[in-house]
Amino acid sequence: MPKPIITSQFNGPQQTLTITPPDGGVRLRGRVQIPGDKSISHRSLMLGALAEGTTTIEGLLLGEDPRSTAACFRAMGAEISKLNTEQVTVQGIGLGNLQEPTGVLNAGNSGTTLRLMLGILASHQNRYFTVTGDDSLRSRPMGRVINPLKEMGAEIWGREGNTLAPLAVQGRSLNPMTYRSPIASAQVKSCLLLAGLMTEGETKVIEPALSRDHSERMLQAFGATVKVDPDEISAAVMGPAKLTGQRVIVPGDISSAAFWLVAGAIAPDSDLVVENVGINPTRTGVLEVLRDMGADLTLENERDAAGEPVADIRVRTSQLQGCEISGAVIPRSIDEIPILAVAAACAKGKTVIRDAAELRVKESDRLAVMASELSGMGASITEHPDGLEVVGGSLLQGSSTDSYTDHRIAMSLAIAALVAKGPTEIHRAEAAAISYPNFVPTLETLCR
Ligand code: SPQ
Repeated sequence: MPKPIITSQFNGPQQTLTITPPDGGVRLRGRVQIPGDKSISHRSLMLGALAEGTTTIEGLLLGEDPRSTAACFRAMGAEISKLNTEQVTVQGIGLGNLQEPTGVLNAGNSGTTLRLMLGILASHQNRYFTVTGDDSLRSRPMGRVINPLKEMGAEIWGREGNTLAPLAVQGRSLNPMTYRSPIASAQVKSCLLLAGLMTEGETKVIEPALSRDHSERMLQAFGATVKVDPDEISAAVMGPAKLTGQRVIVPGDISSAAFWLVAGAIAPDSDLVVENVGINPTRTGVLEVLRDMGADLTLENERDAAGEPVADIRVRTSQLQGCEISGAVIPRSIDEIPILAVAAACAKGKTVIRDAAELRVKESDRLAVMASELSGMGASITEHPDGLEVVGGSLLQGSSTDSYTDHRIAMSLAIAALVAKGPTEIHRAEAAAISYPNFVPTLETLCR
C-alpha cells in the first residue's frame, strides 16, 4: 500500500507539516504505544514535590507541559530527576515547605500547571510568588480559580481585575469552604482541593457534572483524607493533610489515543491496537461517542495500573454516522472534541455538538478554529456559541491550515489530512510536542 508523503519545514522554531496522502487513501495498521497521561503526569510531579519522601513515576509524559510543571517545582526546592526517560524520581519537601522562588514561575502553555499551582501557592504562608505563561496562557481566564481562592482568604493580583496572568500571590493561611462550581472543571476542583491540603477543616467542591477525578484518586493514594459523593457530585479534602511519597504508574493518555482511534475508524482498510490506554470513566466520553457513531472499537486486556483502569483498544475501519454530543458526556470528552469534529466531517449525516462553550477558553478557541480550518478543507460546518454542527460525508480537500499553536488542533488537522484529497499544510505543527512529542514519527510508522 503506498504511504503518504510527510514533510516538515522549519522557520526558526515554527514547523510546517505537509501531508500528502496517496490517491487510494492511507491505511493504518499495527500496534501503537501512546505517551503518558498529561493530567496524571502533572499531578504526580506536584504531589511528589509536596509529599515527604521519594516518589517514583513510571510512564511520565515527556511533553512540554509536564516540563513546565517540573521546572516550577524545581524552582521551589523539589528535587526532580531529569525528564529524559519516562522513569522519574521526585524528592519531596513536605507540605508547606516550598521555598520562595527568586524568579518568576513560568507555566508555559499549560493551564493545568498554572491553575493547580495557584491553589498550592495561595496556601503557602509567608511566601511571595509571581507566575506567568506563554501568550496563549496569559489570555486564558484565571478568575475561575482566583475568585474561589479569594473566598478562602487568598491574596492574588493580576491583570484585568485579577483574572489574567502574570499573577502575584502572597501565600497565607486560608479558611476552608464549600464551593459550588458553575462549571465542570477538573482544574477548578483540583486547585481548591490542593489549597485545602494545608487548610484546617474540610474544603469541598460541588460540580454541575463530573469532571476527571485523577486528583481525588492520587491524593488518596498519597495519604490525604478525601471524601467523594457521586450523588452530590462533590469531592472534599480534610486539612491539614500529610502526603507520603508513592510509586505512580502513569497510563497512556486517552486524549492522545483519540487521534489514532479516529484515524483507524476513518482511514480505509485500517486495523490498529492502541496499547495501555487509561480508561478512567471520567475520561471515556470519546469511546462512547465513537461507538454512538458506529465505530468498531474493542477493549482488550482490561486491567488496573496503580489505581487507574487501563486497556488496549482495537479499532477497525467503520462507516461512521452523525450523532449528538452534549450534556454530561462533554466534560468526559472535552479535549477530544477537536478530533471528534474530524470524525464528524467523515461521518454520514449531521453531528451536533452542544454544551461545549468551555472549548473557547482552551489553548485556542477550539470551536472557532476547528470551524475555520475544517471549512477551509471543504467540510460543511457551522459554529454556534456552545458548539458545532457538522454535516459530514463529503471528501475533504487538502488545504493550508494553522494549529493556532494548539497541540490538539495540530494533531486533529494531521488526521484530517490523511483522508483529504491532495496535500494539506499544517502551520505551527510544532505545538504537538505539548502533549505528544513523537506524534509525526508514530504517524509515519502506522501508515503501511
Ligand atoms: O492544561 P491545559 O492547557 O488546560 O490542557 C487541556 C488540553 O487540551 O490538554 C485543555 F486545554 O486539558 C485540560 C482539560 O481540558 C486538562 C485538565 C486537567 O488536567 O485537570 C482538565 C481539563 O480542563 P478543565 O478546564 O475542564 O478543568
